[in-house]
Amino acid sequence: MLDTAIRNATIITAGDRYIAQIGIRNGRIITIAEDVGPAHEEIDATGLWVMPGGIDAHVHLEQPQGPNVVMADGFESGTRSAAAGGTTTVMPFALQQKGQSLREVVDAYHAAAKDKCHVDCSFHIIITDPTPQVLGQELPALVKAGYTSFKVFMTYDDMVLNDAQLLDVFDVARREKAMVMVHAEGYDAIRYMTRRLEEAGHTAPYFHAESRPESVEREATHRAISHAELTDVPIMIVHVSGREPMEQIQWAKRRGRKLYAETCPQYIALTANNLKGLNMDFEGAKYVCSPPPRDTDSQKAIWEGLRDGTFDIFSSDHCPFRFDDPKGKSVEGARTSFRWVPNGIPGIETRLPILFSEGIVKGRITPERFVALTATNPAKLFGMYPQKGTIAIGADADLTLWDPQRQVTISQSLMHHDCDYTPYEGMQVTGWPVRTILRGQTIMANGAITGTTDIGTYIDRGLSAAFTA
Ligand code: DUC
Ligand code: ZN
Ligand code: ZN
Repeated sequence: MLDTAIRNATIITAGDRYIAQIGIRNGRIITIAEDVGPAHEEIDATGLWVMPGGIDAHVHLEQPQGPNVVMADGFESGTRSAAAGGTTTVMPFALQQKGQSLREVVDAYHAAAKDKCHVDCSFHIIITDPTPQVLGQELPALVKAGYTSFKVFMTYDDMVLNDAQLLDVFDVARREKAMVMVHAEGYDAIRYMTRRLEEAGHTAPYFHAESRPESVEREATHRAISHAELTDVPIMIVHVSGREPMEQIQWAKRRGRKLYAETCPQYIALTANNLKGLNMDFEGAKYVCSPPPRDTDSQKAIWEGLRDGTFDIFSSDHCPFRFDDPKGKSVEGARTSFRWVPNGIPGIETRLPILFSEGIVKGRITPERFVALTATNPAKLFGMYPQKGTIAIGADADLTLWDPQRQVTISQSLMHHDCDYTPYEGMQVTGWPVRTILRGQTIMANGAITGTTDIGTYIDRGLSAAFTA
C-alpha cells in the first residue's frame, strides 16, 4: 500500500506535460501511472498543476552582517516562507569572515540550521579570505565532503577578492570540480561613483542605483569570464540584472565556454524608479539591492534571456532586512547615505508566483521552462539531481500543487517571512501554490504551514552537472 496517492494530476516537468497519478512511499515517488492503486492518504489534484518543488539556489538566512545590522530571517522563518511559496529546497550561503576557517564557518551554520528547517537545505560557502591554508587544504576537503559550490565577490569592502585571488579560487574549483558563483560588480568603479555622488549631495537611496550602473556589472562580468577562461573552469554569474552583462554571457556561451547564469524576480518586476520611493524619500531603501533593478528595456532583455537559454536558473536572492527597525534598513539619522543601507530584499515566497504569473500566464515562457529554471537546472548544476528537481520514479516526493487560475494580490499580510514588508506589495498575480509537499509530507496547505521545523534535512551534494555533462 502506498503512503500517498495524488490523483488527476497534470504533471509538469522540464520535458513533459501529462495527466497521471503519483504514488509515494517512504518520502519518494515509487510509481507514476494511470492508476497507482490504494493509498493511506488521498490527494485529489483535479484542476491543479503538479510541479517539482521549487529549488531556490540563492538565499541568505541568518548571515552575519556588519555592526548594527541583522538579517530579518533565520532558518525557521526563511524556510517557512519558502514552504509557503512552493519551494522545497533552499541553498543559503555560509559566510567566511576574515580569519575564520571554513570548517568553523560550516559547522556554525549547521548548528544554526539544526531543527529549524521547514524545507530541505544545502549550503554554498562564501570565500572572503583565500589564505594558502583555505585554498590548499580546507576548500579541497570541503568539496570532497559535499560542499561543491562557493561564491566569491568582486565588490564590498569586507568581501572583495582581487584578480589574483579570484584566479586562485577558480584554480581550486577546476582541480576539485566545484561550481563558483560570482558576484560581478567592479569594486573600484563603485567606490569612485559613490564618492562622486556623495560629493554632489546625492545621498538618497535612489543613488544606490546610480552608483553601480550596468557598465560596472558588464565590466566585472567580462573580467570574471576571462579569468574563468584562463583557468579553464565553469562558473556561474549570479543575479544578472540586464542586457549589458547578458551580452558578455552570450558572447562566452557562443565561444563554447561552460558558463552559467542566474537572474532573479527583482529584474523582471522592479526598476530603479522603485528606489525613488514616494518622492526621493527613504521608502526607496526598501528596494536597495545589488545589482540594482534597471529599467523596462532591461526587463525585456531578461525575458529574452529566460526564454533563449542565456539564463540557466531563476533564484530569489532573498536577502531580507526589516525596514522599520534600527537593525534593518531604516535607522533614523544613521543611514545618512545610500552607501549605509543594507543591500538586499526579501523574495523567497514570491519568487515562484511572480515567474508563474509574469512568465507562464503572460505567455513569455512555457510551463516546462518554468520548471527547468526553478527546479531542474538548479538541481543539476548544484549536484542534487535526480534526487531533487524532477518528478520521476525514485526521486524525493518534493512537489508543489498549483492552482493556475487563482488570482492573488501580493501583500505583506500574506507573507510568512520575518521581514516587515514585501517589495511586491500590491502586485496582482495569477497562479498560486496551494500545497507544498516535502518528501511525501504536506508542509503547506492553502497558505497554512502544516510541517514542523525538524522536517527539513541537510542535503549532501554530488558534483555539478557542469563537470559531468
Ligand atoms: N549580493 C547578493 O547576492 N545578495 C544580496 C546583496 C549582494 O550584494
Ligand atoms: Zn551577490
Ligand atoms: Zn545574494
